[in-house]
Amino acid sequence: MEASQFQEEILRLKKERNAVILAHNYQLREIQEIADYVGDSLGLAYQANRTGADWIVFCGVHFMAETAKILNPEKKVLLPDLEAGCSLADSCSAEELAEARRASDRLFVVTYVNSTASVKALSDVICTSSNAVAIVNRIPSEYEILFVPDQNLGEWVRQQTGRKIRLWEGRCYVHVEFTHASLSRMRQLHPGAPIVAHPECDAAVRMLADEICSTEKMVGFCRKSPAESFIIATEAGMLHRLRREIPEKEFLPAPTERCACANCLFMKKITLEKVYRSLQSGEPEVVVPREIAERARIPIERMLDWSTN
Ligand code: CIZ
Ligand code: SF4
Repeated sequence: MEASQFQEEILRLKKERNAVILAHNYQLREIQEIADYVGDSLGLAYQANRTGADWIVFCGVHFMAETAKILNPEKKVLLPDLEAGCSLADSCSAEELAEARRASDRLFVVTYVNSTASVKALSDVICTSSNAVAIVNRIPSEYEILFVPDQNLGEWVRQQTGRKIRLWEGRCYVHVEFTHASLSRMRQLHPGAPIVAHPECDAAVRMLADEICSTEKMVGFCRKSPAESFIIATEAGMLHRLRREIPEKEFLPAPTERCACANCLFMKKITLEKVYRSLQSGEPEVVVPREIAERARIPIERMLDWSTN
């Protein structure tokens, strides 16, 4: 079948199954086109929380589908390819975090949503890059904050909030491919284009950026800015979202140093064919053990509660 036929079939099956398709900003263009909602993990968590659908087909990575399942234990949550993981999430294991918790009883663990359900279950509050600053600002000052697992995001939050924060040593393998040198070359070629970078980028890249924000906030920033073109330093799928929502402006992918691509291999595991097969078969389903889901739900709900989004 061709892409457009898959898309038609997906839309037909989606109605039949009373399914909702949620797609992350880093998904392939053809996936974003058939989604009911395209957004960042915070937006997707809100959508998952309020959907009336029986099935949630999650086009993103495993930890995002887990979050949807934790918020909707009675719904079927499908992830069209269970291999769509996240190396950043895998950089912090529940065992390591449990050990850090045992070492201090004043610890307040802020966990980036890019983490496994068992790590969330050991956390005090979850955050995304959209709300991380607002969340950290709400933590009472007597606590010692540990931010896991993204070191770059944690460091940026530390700068923004002025809070003392201990950082975990995890990084997103895609975002660290942007370098100061690759961005500087791009800036010379397009001197009028603001650099918009994700906080998962290294400090040297963030230093060059005109705006540092989550993917969702990138949409608002580029819409409001008087500039006509922008250099975007995040996963390449975001370019589709920006071009679709703001067609009158130009979006230039920030170059990476080695591979000249910023595609996350985990995000790109989701294809139209796999979405179609999931809707047909009702598989593969994401399951979270009940005891972990119940504990993980508390810091996720605290995030939704504390978030200003
Ligand atoms: O929080 C998300 O969805 C991610 C992974 C990126 C972002 O900043 O939107
Ligand atoms: Fe994980 Fe980075 Fe891929 Fe996002 S872009 S899913 S953080 S590896």
